[in-house]
Amino acid sequence: MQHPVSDLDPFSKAYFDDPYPAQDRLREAGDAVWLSRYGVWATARFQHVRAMLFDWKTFCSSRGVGLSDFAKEAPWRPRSIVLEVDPPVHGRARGVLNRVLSPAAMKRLEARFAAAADTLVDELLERQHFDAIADLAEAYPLSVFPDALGMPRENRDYLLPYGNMVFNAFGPRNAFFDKAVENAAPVLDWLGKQMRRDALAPEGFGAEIHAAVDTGELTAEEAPLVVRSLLTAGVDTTVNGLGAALYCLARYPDQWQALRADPSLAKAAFEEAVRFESPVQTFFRTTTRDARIGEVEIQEGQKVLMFLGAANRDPRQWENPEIYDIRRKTIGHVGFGAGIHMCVGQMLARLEGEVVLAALARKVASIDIVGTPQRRYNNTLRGLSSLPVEIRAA
Ligand code: OVV
Repeated sequence: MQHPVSDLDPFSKAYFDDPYPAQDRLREAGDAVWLSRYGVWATARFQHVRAMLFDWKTFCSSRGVGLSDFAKEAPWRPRSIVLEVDPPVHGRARGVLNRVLSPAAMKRLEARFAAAADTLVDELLERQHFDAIADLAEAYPLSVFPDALGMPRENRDYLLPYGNMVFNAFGPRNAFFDKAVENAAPVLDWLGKQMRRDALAPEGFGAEIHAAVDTGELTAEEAPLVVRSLLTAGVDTTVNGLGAALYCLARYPDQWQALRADPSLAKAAFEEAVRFESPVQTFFRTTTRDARIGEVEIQEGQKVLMFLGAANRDPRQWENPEIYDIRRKTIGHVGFGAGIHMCVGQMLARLEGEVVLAALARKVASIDIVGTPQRRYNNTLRGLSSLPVEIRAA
């Protein structure tokens, strides 16, 4: 059987610096493409990425959602009992997280999260010049998420390095991974302690997860791992989502003006940034049986890379996908995944995004980029490490 082959390295600096031409080539090469460097399949088309996300029986998560196949290699850390499992195991931890992060739970956080966004934007207006990544995209989630979780004050600085490690580890053992795990020992030691019931405040997501032990939903061994999932997936993702939105609004002044004119578009502006930049760029699945992606036949036991970011810019699905348009209908984008593993924290991410963008829309007249944006290189996450800006009060 003939099938498309590519020697693209989608985990390289050159690719991260400008992924779009390569994504276009992959999409046009065929339904699925063999990535010869890694010996894996990949698809960059929306239709196929979406179908894979829904077909967990054929494209499983229990062999890992990174390059490493857990059937052949031991996971580098104890596996996540929500991300790296299939039904029926998946449903237990997922059910608990669904409740902890439910719309009702988000409603209870809303006023506090909005007030924190207002305060931070007021402080930044005093400064005028600041780094939109460190001082806003990172500072905001770090000011609200650990409190909502019930984490103690000390060592919150390890949250970002730990996330950076895990998201790099879904890719190959390249220089980005090596750098991220260089100083892993103290971070992993800290992590082990943060997951425990006695380390967490009596109220918050952490305590609510541990309370699921009392109801018999989770075992005492499982609860800390579910807390670990929030510690891992709850910060870097929202940081890069917020960073994406700020970078878009700073680059596209017409969209910024549209948001200012109608701050109720804040939620849509955030969502469109998630589609446009796709902070989580890729995840793998592994075939449990012989499968097809469009015309391409794939054997059992193969890794398949889903290009979520490329799917979110597939011209078969999106009109002018390369345009950031806050009035676009973004419904159906796969920036939060889809199907049974679809981001369980998506409503928390949206809440954070919405309140920050709404505060900016109400208080700020202009956002100007005043220095060279710096990219942060990560095998899974797309975003910047620095975005120097100047803002003026409305
Ligand atoms: C979605 C996601 C990313 C990274 C880690 C996890 C989940 C986890 O469950 O540990």
